[in-house]
Order: sequence, then structure tokens, then C-alpha cells
Amino acid sequence: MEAFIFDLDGVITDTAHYHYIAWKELAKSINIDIDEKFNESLKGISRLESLESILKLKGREYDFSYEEKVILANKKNDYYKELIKNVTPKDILPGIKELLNETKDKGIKIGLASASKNADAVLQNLQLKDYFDFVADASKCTQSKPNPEIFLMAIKGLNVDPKDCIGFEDASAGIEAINSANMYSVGIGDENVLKEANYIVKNTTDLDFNTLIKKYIQ
Ligand code: B16
Ligand code: MG
Repeated sequence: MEAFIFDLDGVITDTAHYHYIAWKELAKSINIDIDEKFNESLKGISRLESLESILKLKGREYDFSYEEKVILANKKNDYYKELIKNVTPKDILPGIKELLNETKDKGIKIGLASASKNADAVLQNLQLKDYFDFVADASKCTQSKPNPEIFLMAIKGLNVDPKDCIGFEDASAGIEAINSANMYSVGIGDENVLKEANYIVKNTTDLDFNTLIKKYIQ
């Protein structure tokens, strides 16, 4: 085993709620209402694609030029950046710190493959930055998950063989990306949603280092 590569939102911490508040505020400014159920469909999806999806709710996707959409997406990001100032180490999902410690102790590299351009700031606020040997830069990524690009960037940055890596995701598009990158995939969440994963756990508390290795070598 050479490396563990993690998604951020929904795996390391739950920033989905902050994304939701920020999108809700932005949507309200253009008279669209979104609910928490709809927010589920935005998980793992890039900023501009999320905006498209919100506009499509009301058939408004052709009402705005590309430049106007960029302005709206930036506005959402300004709200979001304000909200993530509240993120502290208390927001690390249960079991993650233990897993990161054990992974480091065993000399396994740790990487991040998040679609979020704010990933670095979130890791800083969680005080987890030092655990990561490589953080893939979402701003240099041209293809969203389920395309494997962001995971392939992490694999390259860590200088490892994908077959010797485990990828962790909470979104089905992310599991698809891990599988396409030829890594072993671990899904965290609903088994009906994450059915393509090689191994699925309900919660981050179920991520036990020895079990993960056992499952991987089976
Ligand atoms: P940003 P992940 C994803 O993070 C979020 O799940 C998704 O809701 C968000 O739109 C996306 O990052 C882009 O984030 O606007 O901060 O660049 O799950 O890939 O860690
Ligand atoms: Mg995620």
C-alpha cells in the first residue's frame, strides 16, 4: 500500500452545509429557492456546474451570459469563504484524525483530491494541512468528477502507482472517478448510492485501518 487519497467535503469534514447556506443565499438573490434535498445533488459537483443545476431548476440557464454566471458563482464563493472562517478542528468528522495518524505511522502517503478550490483554506482551518503529502489543485483541473483527473493529479503528485492506492469518497461521481483511475475505492455513506465502490462503510467512524488493508488485499 503506497497511498490513501481523500475527498474533502463529506469525508474529512462536512462543509456541504456551508455550501448549502451560500447557494441558498445566492439563489434567493435571483428569486430561486433551493432546499436541502436538492443540495444533495450538488455534492462533489464544481462551482459553475452547481450554478447551472440551480438555474435549470427554473429553466433559467439561458437567462444569463457566461460572464454573468461567473459573477454569480463568485458571489456564492464570497459567502462561502465568509462561512468557512467558522471551521475549526472540531469539525473534523469522527474517526478521521485516528485514521490519518495510523496511516502516517505506517509510512503510507496521504493525498487530497477535492473538487473545491477552497480545499487548502479548509485544511488549514481544520489544522490538518501537515498530514497531507500532496493536495491536488482543483483550479488546475479541467474535468469534474466522475472524470478521474483530480485523482490522477494526486497520484502523480504523490508519485505512486494507482493500483497501490485507496481512494475515499462520499459521492457516487467520486467513486466512479476513483474506479476510472484504477484505484481501490472506499465509499462512505448510503450503499444504494455508492454501489460501485469496492468497499462501503456507513460513517467515517467505521473506517478502521486494519479492516481497510484486509479488504484491499482480499
Ligand atoms: P468550491 P469535494 C466539492 O468538494 C463540494 O462537494 C461541492 O459541493 C462544491 O461545489 C465543490 O467542491 C467545489 O467547491 O466552490 O469551494 O470550489 O466533495 O470534492 O471535496
Ligand atoms: Mg465529497
